[in-house]
Formats: sequence, C-alpha cells, structure tokens
Amino acid sequence: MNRRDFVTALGAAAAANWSSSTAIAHAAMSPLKQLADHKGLMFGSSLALKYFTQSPAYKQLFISQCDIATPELQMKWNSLSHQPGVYDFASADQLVTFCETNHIKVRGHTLVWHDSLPAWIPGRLSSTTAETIMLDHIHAVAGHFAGKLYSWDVVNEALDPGSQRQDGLRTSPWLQNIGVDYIEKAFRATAAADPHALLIWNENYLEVSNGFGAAKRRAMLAQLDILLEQGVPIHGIGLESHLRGNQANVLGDASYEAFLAELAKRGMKIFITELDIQDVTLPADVSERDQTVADIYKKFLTATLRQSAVKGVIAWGLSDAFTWLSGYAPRKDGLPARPLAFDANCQPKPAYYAIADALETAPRRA
Ligand code: 9MR
Repeated sequence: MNRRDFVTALGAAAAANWSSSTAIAHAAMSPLKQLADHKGLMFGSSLALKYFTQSPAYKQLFISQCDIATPELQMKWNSLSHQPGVYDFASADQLVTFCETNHIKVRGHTLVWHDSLPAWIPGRLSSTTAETIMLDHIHAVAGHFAGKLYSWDVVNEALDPGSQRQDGLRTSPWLQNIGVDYIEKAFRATAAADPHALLIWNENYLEVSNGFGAAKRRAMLAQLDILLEQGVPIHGIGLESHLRGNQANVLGDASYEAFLAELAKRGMKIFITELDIQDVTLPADVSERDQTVADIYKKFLTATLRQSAVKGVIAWGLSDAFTWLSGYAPRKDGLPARPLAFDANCQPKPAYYAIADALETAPRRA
C-alpha cells in the first residue's frame, strides 16, 4: 500500500470508527502546507488570535498546517476604525507579527466592501464625499501595512446578479455614490499605497455551477475585460468557496474548470480564499456527514487544482471548534457543525484526508 492509499484508508477508517483511529491518523498526518508546497502551492486559513488563547492546541495546529493566513476580522474597516480618519492598528499589527514570526504570509482582507463598515459611514456617505472617504481609507490602511502583506483583497463581493443591473454589479454604497469606476479607483489607489502586494478581487458564488453562479462568472469576465483593457492593476481573483453539503452536483464540473481557464487566459492568479462546507442540511450521523463533506472537498479541490493558475487554498478556519458557521448556520438538531478539516479537538477528519489527497494528486506548478 503506498502512502496515498494508506492515508485514504485511514480516512475511511476514521469515518467508520472515529475514536479508535484518531491516534493512528494523527501520527500519519502530513502538514497541508507541506503537501501544498510540494506542488508549488500555498495552504492556509483565516486567523483570529483570540482562538489561540482559548486553545494552545489550535495555535500549534495553525503553525504546523499554514503558510498563509487571512485575518478573519482584524483588517476590516469596522475593526480598525470607529471614528472618521482615526485608526487603531494594534490587533492587526499583532496578527502580522505573529505571522512574520511563524513564516506565514498574510492576505490583507478587505479594503472596499459593503459589509463590516463602521457605524459612522452610512451617515457620511454621499456622492460628494464617498470617493475621498474610500481613497483616504485605502491610503491609511494599505499604506500602514505596505511591504508586509502578500496580497490585498481590494474589492470584496462586488457582484450581485440579483441587483437587476445589466453589468451584474452590486448596488453597494460605493457604486451608488462613486459610480462603477469605484473598482478601478480602488485598485489604482491600493497599487500606489502598497506596490508590492498582489491585488485581488475577492468574490463569492463564482464556484457554484448554477444559474446565479453562471451569471456571476459572466459579469466577472466582462468586468475584467474592461478593467484590464484600461490597464487597471488587478492581479488575481479570490473564489471564497463557502460551499454547502447539498451542492455536490453543482461543484467542480466542466463549466467551473472552463471558467478558471478563462481567468487564467486573462493572466489572473487564482486563490481559493475562504473554503468551508456548511453541513446544516446533512444527516446527524457523524460518519455519514463527515464522508459527504470530505467527498465534496475532494471533488471541488481536484477540479480546482488541475488549473495551474490556482496558487493557493485558504480555508475559513481549521478546527470545527472555531467556525463562523456555528453562529451563522446552526443545525436544527443542535449538533455542532463539522465544516472544516480538523475536529473540535484539532484531530484530522476525513475532510483533512480529502484535502491532502487533492493536494497530492495536483499537478506541480512551475
Ligand atoms: O467569518 C467572518 C465573521 O466572523 C464576521 O462576523 C463576518 C462579518 O465581518 O465576516 C465573516 O467573514 C466573511 C468574509 O470576511 C468575507 N466573505 C464572507 C465571510 C463569511 O461571512
């Protein structure tokens, strides 16, 4: 039995009889960052340092598995600033220092979003003030971290086919008050403030092959063609990939791979930026639930990693003990959510083996 078969068999054993196989599984575990690195890829997770205070084991797990991290909250506008023009970078700086010490790259997240804005913003935004407010924010924040970050999510979730606009753009406060060129202005300002960071458009639902996802893909490619034609410095696309346990038939299919190829053709680097799998609709039985989640990880990542423009996979958390889904999408039966690679005790689940397997079968990047 080769190592991959061994790891797969362990995954199946873990699903069948979790408690007795945990010790062996842990011993056989290769760090995901190492498996990724063998293929010229990065692996990481969202990061909130407060979880490390609650669980030193989680801290060790994080350091062992990740070579890239995204602050879950600390670089959002409402975390950094409570009054116009006044910023407190202490928590975000602490996170960056932790990552520097542990050789973990940091993805800045996120500069221009319609969500997580400070309470003072809505009352102040108008067509005469919005552009200055946005550009001052980019200047202050991207300027503060200049040279320290791997990338910036410059705009976040800027598409919404439900908006009924022809161009598929979200009618966010930025679009409403600045106009469609807020995207171009945001990218150019970030490039000026931090010329070293990769500049990313981070977006949700692009990975889902249904009508909504297809409309988003069309809108994204059309926007990219306009922006790139105008020389806007946009270097990559983030696919959030908050997946669901009942989506197996609309994930990782040929139309998705064709979309990734279209992004690659336009010179985009591609990142999976917020990967998790909501298990709210899945059966209570843990083995069955874990296996369904693992199968989706495997199918989705295998298809994704075939595309060499994909440079990294970042999960939205590592341990089921610390997932936003516990609050956002609690199960009706009250059982804890199991959306991530490691269980609440930081032990690998079938999802871990599925991710490991997809990384091991991925083609090597140049
Ligand atoms: O996981 C994050 C949650 O704790 C926050 O309350 C929420 C609002 O800031 O953001 C969540 O993360 C989001 C990410 O920043 C952007 N894409 C969607 C993520 C899940 O909502």
